[in-house]
Amino acid sequence: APTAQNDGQPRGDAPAGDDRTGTTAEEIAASFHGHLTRTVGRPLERSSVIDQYHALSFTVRDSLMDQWLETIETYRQEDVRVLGYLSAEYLLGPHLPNDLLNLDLTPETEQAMKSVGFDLESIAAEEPEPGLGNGGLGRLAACFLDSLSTLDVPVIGYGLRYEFGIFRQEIVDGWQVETSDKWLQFGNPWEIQASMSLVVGLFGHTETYTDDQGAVRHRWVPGYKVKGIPFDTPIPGYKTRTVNRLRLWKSEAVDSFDLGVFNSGDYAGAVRSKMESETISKVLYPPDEKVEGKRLRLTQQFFFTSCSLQDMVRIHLSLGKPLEEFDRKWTVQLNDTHPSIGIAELMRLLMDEHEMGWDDAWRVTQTSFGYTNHTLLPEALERWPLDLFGNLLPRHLEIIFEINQRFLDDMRRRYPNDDARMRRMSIIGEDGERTVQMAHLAVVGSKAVNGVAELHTQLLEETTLSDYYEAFPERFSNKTNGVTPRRWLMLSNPELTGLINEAIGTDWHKDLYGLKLLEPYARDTEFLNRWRKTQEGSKGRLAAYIKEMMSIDVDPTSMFDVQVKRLHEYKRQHLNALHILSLYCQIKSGAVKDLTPRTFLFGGKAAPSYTMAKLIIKLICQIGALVNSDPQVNHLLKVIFLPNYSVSLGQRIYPAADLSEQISTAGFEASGTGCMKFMMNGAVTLGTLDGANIEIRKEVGEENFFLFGLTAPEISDLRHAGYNPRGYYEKSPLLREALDGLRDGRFSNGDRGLFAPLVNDLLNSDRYLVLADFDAYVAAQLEAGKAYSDPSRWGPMSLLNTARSGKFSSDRTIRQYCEDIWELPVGKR
Ligand code: B1N
Repeated sequence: APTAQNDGQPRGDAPAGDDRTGTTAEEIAASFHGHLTRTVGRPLERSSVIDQYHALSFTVRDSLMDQWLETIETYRQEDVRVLGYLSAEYLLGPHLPNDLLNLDLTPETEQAMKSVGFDLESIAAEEPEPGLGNGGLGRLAACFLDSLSTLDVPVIGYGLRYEFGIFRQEIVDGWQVETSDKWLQFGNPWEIQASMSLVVGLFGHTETYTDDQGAVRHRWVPGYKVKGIPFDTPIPGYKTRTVNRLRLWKSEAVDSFDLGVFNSGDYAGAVRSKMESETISKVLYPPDEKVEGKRLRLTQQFFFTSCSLQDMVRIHLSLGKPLEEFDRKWTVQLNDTHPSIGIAELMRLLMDEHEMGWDDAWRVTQTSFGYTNHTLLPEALERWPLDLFGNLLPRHLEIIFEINQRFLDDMRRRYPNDDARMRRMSIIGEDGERTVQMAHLAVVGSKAVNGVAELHTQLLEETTLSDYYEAFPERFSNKTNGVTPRRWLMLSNPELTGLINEAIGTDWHKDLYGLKLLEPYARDTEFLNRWRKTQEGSKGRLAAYIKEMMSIDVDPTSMFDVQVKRLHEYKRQHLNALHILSLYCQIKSGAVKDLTPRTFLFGGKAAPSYTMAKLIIKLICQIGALVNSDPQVNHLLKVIFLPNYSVSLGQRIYPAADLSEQISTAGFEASGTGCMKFMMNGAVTLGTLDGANIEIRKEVGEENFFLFGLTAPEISDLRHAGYNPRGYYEKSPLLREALDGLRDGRFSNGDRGLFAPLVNDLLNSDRYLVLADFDAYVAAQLEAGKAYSDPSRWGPMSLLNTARSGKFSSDRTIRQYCEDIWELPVGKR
């Protein structure tokens, strides 16, 4: 039960005060000055840039607060239906420039900072990025919040307030080295701690008892309790008064200090419980699309999910509503299976804590949840060993057993004498070690299940979840991902945005299909020249950044060929690397003389335990060292691995890209969202028929997309027929030259051991069919290089990519979720 209720009342470290931020530069300057002296406590003349960043953030936050309170009040009075979005990750990126854009206060703020002698851009550069996510899944949650607020949809985003977000990546001698991300060390002006807390149980045992009415009931007697403390961050929409909230939970000890133990002289023992409790929200798990059955991870998932559901129940009851109507007030979306324990937790809350019977509780639960699947990779599907699960959450395991039993009884009636099917569909996995299969729980306990791109949803229905699709086809639908054009076009590419506005006005800001109006300009040479000049400007700025950070010169007129994303073998950064090696060999041997000059840019983090991914980073850096210093080659090729890829670095990179590398093995990338950011910014895709690439190609037209590689059915056929990578090695001279060179130490100063694990894997197993696609990839690259060298061909291609990117706004995605799954009205305020 909550210890206090003070919902939405600010109790941050800044006084609400009487600094009222207005809309004029003068008012902003005054508020800034007030915060600098009274909140931060520094005189203007002796303030550091960090001080200024804090003062300006408080200034901007002030102007969000009125709208925030107003939004909450409207929701309460109109008794609106609310989305509870549950996600273990939110990869938000810096708030300050984004919130200024959404509040439409950027020019005034620039002017205000100038008037006190400061520069907005340098101040904004001080913001540590809240990196509370690994990659696409966490960034999708952040884009969704922006679109939800922009479309005036009531939502509370729920998650974990990790003290340490995704690790910082440094490159030392070509290898990834991880350091911790201390994003909270100087305080976080964007969050407000709500003055309440909730209690979450762990471990212990269950009991059966008879209540006053003589009914047999169950209860959980936890062996251990922790406190959840909510921290709220305001999420403004673009040019709307809606400000929604992101509520992240921090874990603390129920009693921070065991005085009894302390008085007995055991200081360490007294703080141990505090430390163990705080460990839960300490650090984000960095493996992306690979799960390890670690108890702390399940504890994190249960902790934030339980806090969030208790919070929804609490709000519901405070409105005087019966819990039988929970599913009318709330719709709860599971961002992958990470919060899917919520299905058992809501059942427990309704039955054990609020005396509801099984059937009512199940109806409410099952109609409240929706589940989004984000991957088909078997190693990423969460399965918890039964003993670990039952030890941590004994009552939840009982509930899951009963859900499973009732579900299988149902299925046995529909599919009599089909034991194989029952075994496949069971929530409890019986192959080898017994496990709780969270994807099965999520499908059984939800009203709606969706994939994140057309191909992905089709594969879910035909393979991973086919039995469930057969049983409940009406539950399944596709919701192709999207990205917010506010951060990924307007904020990151103001120059291109200005050019587009000049041509077609600004209606596209809230309806990205409006970019269609650009299409006629694909025949306007003068406009295309300006388009190209604008892109060269972005490339020049990225080149300057590279020079400053890495002391390497890159030519802004060369073709910028970019692959930025998490390192994973299925994403095939090593296919890209092998192609560069092949070009290098061909230039060295004189086989190739004239080549469109290219700058190959890479960025992305490898999971710290993923040895092969780290070796691929080393390979890329090694090729960079080789190529960039060779005068015979470096006027044609440059290879750059940009360290510490992040949201802010992405904002520099997408506007500067000519070619977008989307080269995953067909059938493996669920959707991809980076591909959409490239497209919006006018980069042309070179890609396989995988994930959202298929839909990008359909929108932009096949003549404006460089396609290569095997299709998903071809890949699956080849694998089933028995794939032999060596056959491809023997057939392709280019591939042989690159792989032989790698094996013989030609690119590693004679060190034959360095890349041996990679070469051996490719020749002997090559799970992701790199060798099978190599020749086709080389051919597509040649084609792309030729096209780039002809501006009259490339210009229209680039412009049409932007013009036809309307579908990939997360506004479109959110509208579809609202209409088909959430039953929420859009844009009603
Ligand atoms: O989710 C993105 C998709 O665009 C990508 O294609 C997909 O790879 C990504 C376990 C994941 N799938 N699964 C994860 C992340 C963290 C973790 O601990 C799995 N991420 C994706 C958005 O739909």
